[in-house]
Amino acid sequence: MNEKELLDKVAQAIAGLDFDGIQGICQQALDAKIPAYKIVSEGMARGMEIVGQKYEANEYFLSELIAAGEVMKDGLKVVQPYLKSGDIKKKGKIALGTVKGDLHDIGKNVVSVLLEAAGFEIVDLGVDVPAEKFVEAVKEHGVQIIGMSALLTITMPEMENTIKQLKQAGLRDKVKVIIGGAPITPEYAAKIGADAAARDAVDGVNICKSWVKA
Ligand code: B12
Repeated sequence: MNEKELLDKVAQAIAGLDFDGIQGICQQALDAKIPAYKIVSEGMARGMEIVGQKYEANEYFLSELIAAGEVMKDGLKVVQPYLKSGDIKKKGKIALGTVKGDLHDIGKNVVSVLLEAAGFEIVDLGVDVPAEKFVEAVKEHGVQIIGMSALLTITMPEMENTIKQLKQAGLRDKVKVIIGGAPITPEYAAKIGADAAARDAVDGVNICKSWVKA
C-alpha cells in the first residue's frame, strides 16, 4: 500500500468508528515511514472531517461523534510518541481556546497536537473561554501567541471582543493572534485586527512557526 492509501485507511478507520482496527492501521502507517505529523494532519483530521459531513447529512448522530473522538484518541496513543519534537528547547508558548459560547473542540484539539509536535508549549484553556481568560493567560503564562477557535457564526464576535480586551489591558503588542475554525476567513481576521487566519491546522502551525523564527 502506498502512502496515500495508508492515510486514506487511517481516515476511514476514524470515519468508520473502527475501534479494533485504528491502532493497527496507525502502526502500519508508522512502519511504512509515514511521518507521524502527516498521519494526524492528513489521516486523522481528514477522518474527523468525514465524520462532520456524515453528522451534517444525518447519517451520524451525537453518539457517533463522541465515538469518533474516542477512536482518534486511541490512534493518537500509538502515534503521539513519534510526534515528540526533536528540539529540547520549546519554540514558544501558545494559549489555545474555543471562544465563549462555543463548545466545538475537535479542531482545536487537532491544532493542539500538531503545535505540540512542532515544539510549542500549549496552554489549553478549553472551550467556552471568555475574553478575560485569554487576557489572563498572557499575564500569567507569558504566552507569545493566542489561538482562538470558533465554529459558530454567532460566537465569532467573541474573537473581536478578546482582541479589544487585549488592547484595553495594554497587551495587544505583546502577542500574536491567530484564529481558526470553519467559518473563519482572512478577511474576517483583518477586520477584527487578528494577525492571521488559519485555513486548517497545518496552515496554523506553519504560521505560528514563521512568527517564532526570528
Ligand atoms: C462536531 C460538531 C458538533 C459537536 C461538537 C463536539 C466537540 N466536542 O467539538 C456537537 C454535537 C456538540 C455540536 C454542537 C452544536 N453545533 Co455543531 N458541528 C459539528 C460539526 C459536525 C463538525 C465540526 C468538527 O469537529 N469538524 C472537524 C474538525 C477537525 O474541523 P474544524 O473544527 O473545522 O477544525 C479544523 C480547522 O477549522 C482548523 N481550526 C479550528 N480551530 C482552530 C483554531 C486555531 C487557532 C487554528 C490555527 C486552526 C483551527 O483546524 C482544524 C483541523 O484542520 C460541524 C459541521 C462541520 N462539518 O464543520 C457542526 C457545526 C459547526 N455545528 C453547528 C451548530 C449549529 C451546532 C449547535 C448550535 C447545534 C444545536 N442546535 O444544538 C451546537 C452548539 C453547541 C455550542 N454551544 O457550541 C453548525 C454551525 C452553523 C453556524 N454557521 O454557526 C455546524 C456548521 C453544522 C451546520 N451546518 O449547521 N456540534
